[in-house]
Formats: sequence, C-alpha cells, structure tokens
Amino acid sequence: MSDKTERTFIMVKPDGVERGLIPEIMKRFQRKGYKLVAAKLMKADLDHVQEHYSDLKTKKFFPGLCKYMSEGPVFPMVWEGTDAVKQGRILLGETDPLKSLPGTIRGDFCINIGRNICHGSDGVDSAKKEIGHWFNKTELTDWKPTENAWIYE
Ligand code: IDP
Ligand code: MG
Repeated sequence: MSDKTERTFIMVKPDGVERGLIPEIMKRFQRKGYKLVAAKLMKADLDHVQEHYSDLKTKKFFPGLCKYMSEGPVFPMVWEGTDAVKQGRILLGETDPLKSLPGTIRGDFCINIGRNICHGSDGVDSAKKEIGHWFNKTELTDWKPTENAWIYE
C-alpha cells in the first residue's frame, strides 16, 4: 500500500439514519475499496455535537445544526485507505446537495443544505481530531482485509 494511507471520519447524520441510508452510505466506501476501521450507532448529546462543530460556532445556522445533530441517532465511522480524506469528500459531494453531482451521496439522496445526510472530514488533521472526539482507541480495529491484495497493486 502507498504511504498516503489515511483515516477519515465519516458520519451518517440523523436524517440519513432515519431515512435508512446507513447501508447505502457504507456501500459507497466499501465498494471503492476503503477499509472499515470503526462504526457505531449512538445518540450524541448537545455538548458533544457543539464541540464537533466548534469551528462553525459563529454561524447563524450553528444552533439549528447542533439541535438537529443531537436529537436523533447518528452513525459515526472511520474508513482507511490511500487518500481517504479527499476521496471521502468526493464520494459525499458538495455541502449543498443541489450543487452535488448525481453519483455522489448528497447528489443522489438529498436536497437541503441543512439536511445533507452525512459528514466527512475536510483534512487529515481534522480527521484525526474528529476520530479522537467520537471513538476510543479500543474501538478502532486494526486488521488487514484479504481483499486489499486485489485493491492495491
Ligand atoms: P461540510 O459538512 O460539507 O464539511 P461545513 O461547511 O463544514 O460543510 O458545514 C457543516 C454542516 O453545517 C453542513 O454539512 C450542513 O449540514 C450545515 N450547514 C452548512 N451551511 C449551512 C447553511 O447555510 N444552512 C444550514 N446548514 C448549513
Ligand atoms: Mg465541514
């Protein structure tokens, strides 16, 4: 495997969970060839979500965003592989679903920016921070999928 192996933090938001899209979103990462390192269904409290989105705390939409993210179950995940952070954002699509191309997750499954069904880290450093915020070390599984021999040259 190349030395650009990265981990990214991907989360199905409450609207995605309610709409039954956990398997669909997992499928996009699995079939690309990325390795699942961690996943769980949970309800996050308001403080936890506010910390996750602390960069956005001055935005007008911040209170509504944190309320929606803390009122239903979320499905945080960690995916690993070459260039996983940038490629993960490409798989998700644009923040605004109406600007997302068909074939991307947001382009295929949603309409409103405030109900865009999934989160993905925007950089390697934020991915590290987010993984640490949502998962304990013991929840991150170290394993070598046999299929990697067919995914990486
Ligand atoms: P990202 O999720 O694509 O990284 P960010 O700019 O980090 O986008 O914003 C975080 C989340 O905040 C978005 O995914 C979306 O749910 C919400 N958000 C961003 N801009 C708006 C807005 O203008 N109105 C309502 N919600 C927004
Ligand atoms: Mg973001």
